[in-house]
Amino acid sequence: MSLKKDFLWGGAVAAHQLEGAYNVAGKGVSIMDVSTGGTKDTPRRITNGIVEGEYYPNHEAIDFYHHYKEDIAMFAEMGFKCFRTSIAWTRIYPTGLEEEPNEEGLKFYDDMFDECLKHGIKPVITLSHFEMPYHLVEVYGGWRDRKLIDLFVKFAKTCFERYKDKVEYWMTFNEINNQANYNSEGSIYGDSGIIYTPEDHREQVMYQASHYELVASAKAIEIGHQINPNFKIGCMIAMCPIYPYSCAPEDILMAHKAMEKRYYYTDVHVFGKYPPNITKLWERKGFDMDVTKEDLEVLKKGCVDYIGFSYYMSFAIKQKAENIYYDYDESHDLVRNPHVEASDWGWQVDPVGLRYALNWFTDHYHKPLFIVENGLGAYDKVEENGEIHDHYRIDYLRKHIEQMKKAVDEDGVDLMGYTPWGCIDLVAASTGQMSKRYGFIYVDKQDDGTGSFDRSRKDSFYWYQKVIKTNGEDL
Ligand code: P53
Repeated sequence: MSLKKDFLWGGAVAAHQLEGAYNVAGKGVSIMDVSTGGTKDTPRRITNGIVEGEYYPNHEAIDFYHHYKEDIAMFAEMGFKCFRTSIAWTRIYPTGLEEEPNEEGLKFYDDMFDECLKHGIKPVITLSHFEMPYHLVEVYGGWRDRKLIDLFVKFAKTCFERYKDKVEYWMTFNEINNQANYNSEGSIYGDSGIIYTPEDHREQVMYQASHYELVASAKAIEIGHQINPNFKIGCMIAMCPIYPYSCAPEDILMAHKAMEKRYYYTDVHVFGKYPPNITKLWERKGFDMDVTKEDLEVLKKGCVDYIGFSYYMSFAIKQKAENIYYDYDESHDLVRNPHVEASDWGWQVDPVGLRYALNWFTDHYHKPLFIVENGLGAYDKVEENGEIHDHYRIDYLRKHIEQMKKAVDEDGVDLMGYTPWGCIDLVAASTGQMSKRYGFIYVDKQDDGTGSFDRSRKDSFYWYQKVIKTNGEDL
């Protein structure tokens, strides 16, 4: 038996990708409520407020808001020990600026968490998962503004106080390091609610917003630990290990420097301070950063209890001769890895990379780890009799769980749990599609918004049930 007896098997989702009910019970407009549908090749667009005639897939999503009892019962049937979701900031503070929280919003999560607990499922909660009040984008430009720190901390405190007896496991910002890809408009919008202007120096804007978020995270963690010393509060990092394309020393160093820039967030979360490679980079580039002495004190006091991370794919990189400082620009520098295959969306499938990631985090940080997302987005086919034979998904998950077990068994990694992404089909974050499916549970909802919302069990549902039952022994 390699995994702990109380290993947290479960599944993961995020509020905006499944709840729907976007304007129900006092909820405000969130940044994802103004994001249109896209495809693999056509990016989602951010509209100026909600525009009539546009299609916004998150408005209804899979209507978990009205189906959660049925859905949680199915999670329980699979044997989930935990369920990772997020709290929509806009249900609690519709514009972000209210002094008092919206009671109806708080009540929804009370009821939903009670439903989980009734089935012996522990909620694992992300406070900010690609979501914030759209109003804060309009008035402050999102996390460009230091004011966001206090607004977020107010929201976090409200949640910690209200759910202190129902939720033990928390995370502050989902995939806070996605925006390390500072040239991607989608990444900074999801992480920070920032819409770039032509005048922006994108890299500097990104480091500044990230700094405010890291300070907000640390403040929230300090307050959370005061509210309930038993809370386990983690960070959430999108882990795509960056491999050197070859054993040329320049490629090795390039991969190393790229890893520093993509993962310095973890250093700040775990050690409470910036690594010198980042402060040197700011200096060299002449970034005039708003980082105060008080901020640096705050960072020290709000370190994480564990590292939550997502793992879908690995990257590979080559050094280019003209890049003399080994600066990392994710939008230009990555190359295809010939040793691994890719999903229909071009995500490189690499199970061994998960073991590498677990080892990398352990060697750097010596903290408990929690795999809070992993999975394969794929097209599913519903057979005439209604069955869905998703052997490709089972194959992906099985290979990743095998590597995860080796990391525990052979490498001694301290692993808390595993929550595959999109345990029930939901709206894809990058493309807004329903057809990029991750679930064990199929939802009859299509890219054009049609569908009955009926739920059904895929083959992977029964397979995962067996995996949990045997604590990962029978794969
Ligand atoms: P979708 C990029 C790279 C790795 C993970 O993604 C990412 C992203 C941004 O899309 O996001 C996480 O739905 C994220 C989830 C998201 C999931 O991966 O684009 O935390 O919200 O749904 C899968 O296929």
